[in-house]
Amino acid sequence: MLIKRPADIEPSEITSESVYQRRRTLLKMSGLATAGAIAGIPLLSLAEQEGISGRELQGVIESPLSTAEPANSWQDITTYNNYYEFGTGKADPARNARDFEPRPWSVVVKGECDKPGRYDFEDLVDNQQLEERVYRFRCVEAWSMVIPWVGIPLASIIGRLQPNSNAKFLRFRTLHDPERMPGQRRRTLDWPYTEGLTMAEAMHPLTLMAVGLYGRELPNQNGAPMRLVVPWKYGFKSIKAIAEIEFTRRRPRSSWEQAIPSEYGFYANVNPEVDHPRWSQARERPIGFGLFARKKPTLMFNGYADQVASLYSGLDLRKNF
Ligand SMILES: Nc1nc2c(c(=O)[nH]1)N[C@H]1C(S)=C(S)[C@@H](COP(=O)(O)O)O[C@H]1N2
Ligand SMILES: [Mo]
Repeated sequence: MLIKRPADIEPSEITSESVYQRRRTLLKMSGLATAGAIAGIPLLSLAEQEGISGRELQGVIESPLSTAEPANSWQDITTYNNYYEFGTGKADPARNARDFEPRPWSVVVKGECDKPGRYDFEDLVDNQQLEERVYRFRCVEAWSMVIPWVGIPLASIIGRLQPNSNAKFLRFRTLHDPERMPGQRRRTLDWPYTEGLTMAEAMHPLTLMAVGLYGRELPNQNGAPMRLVVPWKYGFKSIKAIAEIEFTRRRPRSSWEQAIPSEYGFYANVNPEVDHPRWSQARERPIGFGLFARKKPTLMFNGYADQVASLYSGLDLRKNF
């Protein structure tokens, strides 16, 4: 338990809804709401948005680690997705994951730790610690969004699993079940989808195990019931529907690295100075502003350089991309 709920806040006092209302009021006061409305930024409370689904999560506290930028709409975040288990098109996951049943769910924990085993989702994720974190999200395909995730710091899960001194990396695997994940019936990737982090990256306070969105349970297309969010890295690091966590001595190989090592490195840090071999990473297209919206400059580490650059001191970021 690395992050505690402030003692003076009753969980029942704070609903996700009021969080949005409050942020909206703040933005209005600063004059941003008007500007946002003109630019098409959906500065809407949940009640004013369409298509919202999922059970509301209780006792979610607002994290000071959130960006102040206005969030994309529920619609943007749940209809423009990458999730190859449910198809390769951006609109496929919303359609094809509709009937996926993410509960009950369990996660196998193995490798270099003192508490291996199979954990029920509810035992692994401590609902008393749920935080809302509004993070910038940058896909390697040069588009971006701002997303109000709900989750718990990955560090607090790791703390309970008690990694030993051999544990230098973590490997995450998505559920492998072609019956329930139709995309796995085709060899678009080497299933199950696999990702990895260094122990330092995994323990960083910005690294979130997300279980919700906009104060609600995570929609299937966004990785229900639990997915990683590593905001300074390209989106593909943020593995969905995690069914296995393994502590390893050696650096794991991710599915994308395995598929195309020249294009998708292990680190996958957002870096405007290191282009993808087939396109520039200098700029990005914010989703939600229309197809022809002006691109904006991409920031080093997706804007989180102050918090994470020190993790990579001494590393050649061109070689270790
Ligand atoms: N299991 C799994 N996780 C995944 C992917 C995937 O295809 N399968 N796609 C990744 C990529 S490339 C991106 S950009 C993000 C997209 O997350 P979102 O759809 O919630 O925005 O999920 C990542 N996690
Ligand atoms: Mo991505």
